[in-house]
Amino acid sequence: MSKRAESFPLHRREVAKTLLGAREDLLVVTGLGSTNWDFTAAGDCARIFPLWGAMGGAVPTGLGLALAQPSKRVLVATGDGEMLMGIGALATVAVQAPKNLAICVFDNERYGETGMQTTHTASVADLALTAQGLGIRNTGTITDENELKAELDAIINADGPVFRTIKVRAEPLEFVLPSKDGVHLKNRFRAELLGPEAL
Ligand SMILES: Cc1ncc(C[n+]2csc(CCOP(=O)(O)OP(=O)(O)O)c2C)c(N)n1
Ligand SMILES: [Mg+2]
Repeated sequence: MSKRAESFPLHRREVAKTLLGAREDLLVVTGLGSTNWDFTAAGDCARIFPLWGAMGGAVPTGLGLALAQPSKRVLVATGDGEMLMGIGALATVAVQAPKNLAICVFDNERYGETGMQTTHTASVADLALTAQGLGIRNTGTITDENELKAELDAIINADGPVFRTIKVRAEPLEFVLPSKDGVHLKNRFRAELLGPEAL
């Protein structure tokens, strides 16, 4: 098993805090697994929509949101395993080309939630190159704090679609779970976005 991800310098919880704090009107869709826990730990709030399942569904959900709400900035933050499962959605993102959408893959080269089995990014698969090949022009890979600082503005402000792989340390962390009540999560997100009269 490739061990290099165990010494990647970026800690995912810190990255989530940086992204969530970078723009107070940012809408965030998080993929099942660790990105849910990371953003909940960074600040459980109504502008985060955590997916509890639907592996492969984070990008399609974020794409729909971005297309429906073109004046809002949308960030999809998901895992490498989740992204690999729904990889074809990136071609649809490229075709639809919403200017307000950014996708960050927290790539720990592991299926973290299910026991840290290595994903294909631990060997040969490169998600940023794949996104580029599927037609997303603004792509790249972030591996340390300086690169994250340099790329932050692109992630939260640049014309999208923007895609970044963020190499994060493969580390076991305590679970910080969002509510498991899907109706509550949907309603709080809708109320935040559309006002209480939308419920
Ligand atoms: C269709 C489907 N297959 C498998 C699973 C089990 N599963 C849940 S989370 C997960 C791993 C997610 O890995 P990744 O997206 O890389 O997240 P992280 O490493 O950040 O936890 C898997 C395999 C599932 N929920 N749905
Ligand atoms: Mg992973």
